[in-house]
Amino acid sequence: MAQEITLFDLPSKPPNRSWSYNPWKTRIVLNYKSIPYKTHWIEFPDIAPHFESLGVPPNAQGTPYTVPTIHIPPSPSQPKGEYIVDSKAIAIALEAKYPDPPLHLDAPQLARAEELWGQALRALMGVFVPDVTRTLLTDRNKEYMKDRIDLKTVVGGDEAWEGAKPVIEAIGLLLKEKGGPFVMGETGKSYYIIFI
Ligand SMILES: N[C@@H](CCC(=O)N[C@@H](CS)C(=O)NCC(=O)O)C(=O)O
Repeated sequence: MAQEITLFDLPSKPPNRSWSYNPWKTRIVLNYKSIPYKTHWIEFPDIAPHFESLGVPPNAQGTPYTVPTIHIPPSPSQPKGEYIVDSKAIAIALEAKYPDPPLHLDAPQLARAEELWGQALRALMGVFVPDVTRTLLTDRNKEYMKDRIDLKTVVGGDEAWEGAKPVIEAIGLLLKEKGGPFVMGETGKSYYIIFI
C-alpha cells in the first residue's frame, strides 16, 4: 500500500486535540479530498530543530519553520519524498496532485477573504490568545508562547471587538455578495476560502 502523507500539527494539553487554525486549514483540505494521512504531533519548541535537522528549507518570510508542514512520501519521481511548509503552499500542491473535489483556489473572492480574515485575526488576538493559552496549550507550549507574545501589548475585550467591527462587517458583505451562505454563494464545499 502507498505510504500516507504526514501532517505536522500542534498537540493540545490532554486529551490531545488539534486546536490551531493554521494546521486545521490543511487537515480540512486532506479530509475534504479524502487523502489518507497520519498526524505527527510536534510542540512549538521542537518545530525549528526538527525541520532544520532534516534539511527542510526555511520559510522565505516570517517565522522560519511553521506548522502545518506536510511530508509527501517517496515516489519514483521523488525518491526522498518532499516537505511542504505553509498552508497555502500545501493547498496548491495538494490541489495539483488531487484536483477532485476542487478547492476553487482561483476564485476571485479568495484574495479578499484571505486579507479580511487576516485583519480580523490580528484585531481579535487579545480576545482569543489568552483563552487559547489558558485552556488548550501544554505547559511547554505555554512557556514558548509567553516569550513570543506579550499579551500586555494587545488590546482585548470590548475594545478589541469594537476595533474588529469594520472588518467583520466587510466579511459580512463579502458573504452576502453572491447571496450566501458561503463566499461563493451556494458552493458550500469551498472550505479553503473560508478557512484561510
Ligand atoms: N502562513 C502560515 C502560518 C503558519 C503558522 O504561523 N503556524 C504557527 C502555528 S499556528 C507556527 O508554526 N508557529 C511557529 C512558531 O511560532 O515558532 C500558514 O498558513 O501555514
